[in-house]
Amino acid sequence: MSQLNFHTSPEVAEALKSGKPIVALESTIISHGLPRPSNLTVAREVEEIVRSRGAVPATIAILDGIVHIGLTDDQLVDIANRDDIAKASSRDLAIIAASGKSAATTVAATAHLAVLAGIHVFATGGLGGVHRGANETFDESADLTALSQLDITIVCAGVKSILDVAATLERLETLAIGVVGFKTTAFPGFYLTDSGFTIEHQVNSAEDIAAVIAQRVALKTNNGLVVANPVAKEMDRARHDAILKSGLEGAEKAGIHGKYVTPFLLEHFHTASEGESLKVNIDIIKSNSALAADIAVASLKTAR
Ligand code: PSU
Ligand code: MN
Repeated sequence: MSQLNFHTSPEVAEALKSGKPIVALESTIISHGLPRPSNLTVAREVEEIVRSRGAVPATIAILDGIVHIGLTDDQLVDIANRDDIAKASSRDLAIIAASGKSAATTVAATAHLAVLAGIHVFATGGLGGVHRGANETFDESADLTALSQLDITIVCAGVKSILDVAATLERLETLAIGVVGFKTTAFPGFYLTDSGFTIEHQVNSAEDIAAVIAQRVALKTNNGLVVANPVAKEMDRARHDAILKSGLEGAEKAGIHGKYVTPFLLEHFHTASEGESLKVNIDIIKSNSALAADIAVASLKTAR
């Protein structure tokens, strides 16, 4: 990219040039999804997991007005620890860039920038979706509309249980976003391995997913593909349900709306579960990053 405000790290630029497998990683998880100091540890570990499986990590963020595809360790530290990091969805990117500010990118914004850079595999924790009560608030994550327009495969642990899962699955269908379950047809609910909703298609290996990606490209149905990868060990269900209830009530009481809802509820979970949800959240991100790396590697072997 020649624009002054778009910077690709040397590692990612080299990988793009020589056709190596690359995995995009979002930064909102680091700045707004995980508490300090584990956010920085996880951001570093996730990059190492991707490298250890033969792919190149590209963590994406905007720092001081510059879009970065791939961060240095100092920049990871900034994203994890600076207090002036906003949460940017796709619509915010140009505004943040023009004003010289800094922001972590959500799934929607990260996916947009990844595709712009030429990266088509992405790992996150949980996808945004339709919030409970959306029939009145209209609160539906821009993650969904972004994925309906972008050629990207995203590995996630389903959608957060804080959302309306049934409505989210309906919207995924309407928006023609593909959904496959990794070794399951039970749609995962982020902290829980099974949200209670069944999906139609199961895949059992990274090679299976690479084959689906190749067909999507051939058939020109290659907008977003969601790979739903359940966490190995879920949260205690009774505890999960109780914390979810108190979190939703707390958000209502505190008048939390819009983009602040997700960070508020995640923080509530981590505090109220005394770290249990944090541990599960970290497991989710690590396992999704490993699978995304395997998909990126397998995809290179399958003609696109
Ligand atoms: N998954 C996580 N932690 C997070 C998020 C997802 O494990 O913090 C973030 C992602 O960046 C996602 C965003 O895009 O939450 C959704 O926010 P909203 O509901 O405001 O669209
Ligand atoms: Mn929202």
